[in-house]
Amino acid sequence: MQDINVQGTAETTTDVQVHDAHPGGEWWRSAVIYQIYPRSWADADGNGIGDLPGITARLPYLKALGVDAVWLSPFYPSPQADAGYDVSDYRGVEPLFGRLDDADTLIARSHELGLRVLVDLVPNHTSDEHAWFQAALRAAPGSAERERYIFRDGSGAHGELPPNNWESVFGGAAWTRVTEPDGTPGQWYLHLFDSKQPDLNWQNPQVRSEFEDILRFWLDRGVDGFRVDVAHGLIKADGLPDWSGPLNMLELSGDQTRPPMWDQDGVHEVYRDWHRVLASYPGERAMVAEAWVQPADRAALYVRDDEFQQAFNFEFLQAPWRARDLADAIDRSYLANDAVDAPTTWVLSNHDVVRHASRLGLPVGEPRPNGIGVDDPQPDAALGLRRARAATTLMLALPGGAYLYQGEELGLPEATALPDEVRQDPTFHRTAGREKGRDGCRIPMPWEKDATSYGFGEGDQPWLPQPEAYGDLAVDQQEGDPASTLELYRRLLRVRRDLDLGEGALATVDLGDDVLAYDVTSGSQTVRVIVNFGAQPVQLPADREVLVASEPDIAGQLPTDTAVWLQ
Ligand code: TEU
Repeated sequence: MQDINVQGTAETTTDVQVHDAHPGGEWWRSAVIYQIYPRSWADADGNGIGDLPGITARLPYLKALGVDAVWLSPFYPSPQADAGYDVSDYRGVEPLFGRLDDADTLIARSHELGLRVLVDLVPNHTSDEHAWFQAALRAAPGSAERERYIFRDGSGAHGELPPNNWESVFGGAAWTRVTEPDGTPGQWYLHLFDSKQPDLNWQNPQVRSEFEDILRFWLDRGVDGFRVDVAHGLIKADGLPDWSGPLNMLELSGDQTRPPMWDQDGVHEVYRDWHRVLASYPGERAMVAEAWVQPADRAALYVRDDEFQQAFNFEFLQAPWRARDLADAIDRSYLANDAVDAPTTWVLSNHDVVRHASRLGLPVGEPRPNGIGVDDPQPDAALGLRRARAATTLMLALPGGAYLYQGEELGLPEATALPDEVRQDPTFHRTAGREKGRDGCRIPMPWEKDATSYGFGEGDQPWLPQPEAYGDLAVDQQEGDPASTLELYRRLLRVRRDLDLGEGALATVDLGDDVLAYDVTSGSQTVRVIVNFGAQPVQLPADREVLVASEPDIAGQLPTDTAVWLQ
């Protein structure tokens, strides 16, 4: 086949099949799921913090966007030490966000609109204000109450040192010493995250039965499934051996052993139990694993047919903006997931990482910062947005499921000028500001340029200040403008749905080193997606229709950092 030229040179294209079509599968094999961060989406009561009634009121926007489902980050009762990932009661709604019947209304209204609902489950740790942890503090060392968490005596002559050298993902030690009920310095408890997030002991049968019950509680209320927080962390290696390697498994080099706190084989037994719980309900209920695990075949173990339905593809999210790196991440994940008959699940942004419109505007191939501050090297905003639009155009062509993070459809950049006083991410405080943390990707949504807090809510003090640049990016500024990022997302989602690309087969097309090209075939239709990473434009064939392009006015040539779908 010889139909496309890379500037000047005629390339012979060779298709290599990477992934076979999977027509008519369960919804989660090809769904596009929109992540709502409840604090920051829509604030109905005007207290500056988003809430469930706010979400319900804005659901038609998601219907019009063209997604299949929503995932809600935690909205349960919580002291909010980690923005709700510190749960003090798994069966309720945090008053800041509404009441339990608001959750019921949200679920019912979503279903009326044809949107499925996933809720977040946080099983690795509870809040320290959870009744179980409070009981553990009142109880004696060795008691049944303490056995639900990971309490240990300290090391050193008087137990004054932590039991091992583990560090918290958020910085500082992963252990905190308690004061015993009699007032003496006592045992230590493990917290892989903040000290207000004590890790549960998943070897304890009570912990297991409690969480199965929590699953049932939400399944009975009609949720379609769960996003499972820190799914790779529940089981720790026996004896809790010291560890001095990286805490993010994706930073491990190939020959390093697995860290003793992540991806232990025992986690899979938990998920097989949960799979059975979900399978006992009608409908296709699903769980997605937040598992920062590599290599891809280790990550694929989580999506074997009796465990999770999906697992986020973080290797893709972290891949540098280079054709080779993205191609490798894509190839590896299809290979690993196809081997267990599971879909791949693409994602570019979430509430934990620098938004991809900014991340892709940072120097290529350098380590990914955890947040950006005003004194840090700033992303190139125009370049970042251009690459982000191309990256999404690539992602939404790929067969499998995909997740979008609220605001990425507006091309929102990371907020990089937040003053230190307003930062709330425990990472910022636990690293004494060395890491800026994740607040910059959690800014309240801009809906209307000229309204109070850009239409986020009636209150004029949203919980994090919105950058001025968000005004021009508000939904009402982009709607109807064919050049806008919002209309690009709508078009991508519409064509993806019309042509069932999510169920398609994928074949690589060789157009040279700096170009990524695939044929996605679904039924009788083939769409070619091309992304140009090189400095030279790519010549497009005259006889193919441009279905969608990541930049307006693509004709004849595909410029640098641009992607296109051709029919
Ligand atoms: O995150 C787990 C996690 O380890 C990373 O996402 C980490 O927060 C990030 O790499 C820091 O750079 C989950 C939630 O998504 C996150 O919001 C919570 O803070 C965390 O668990 C604890 O519940």
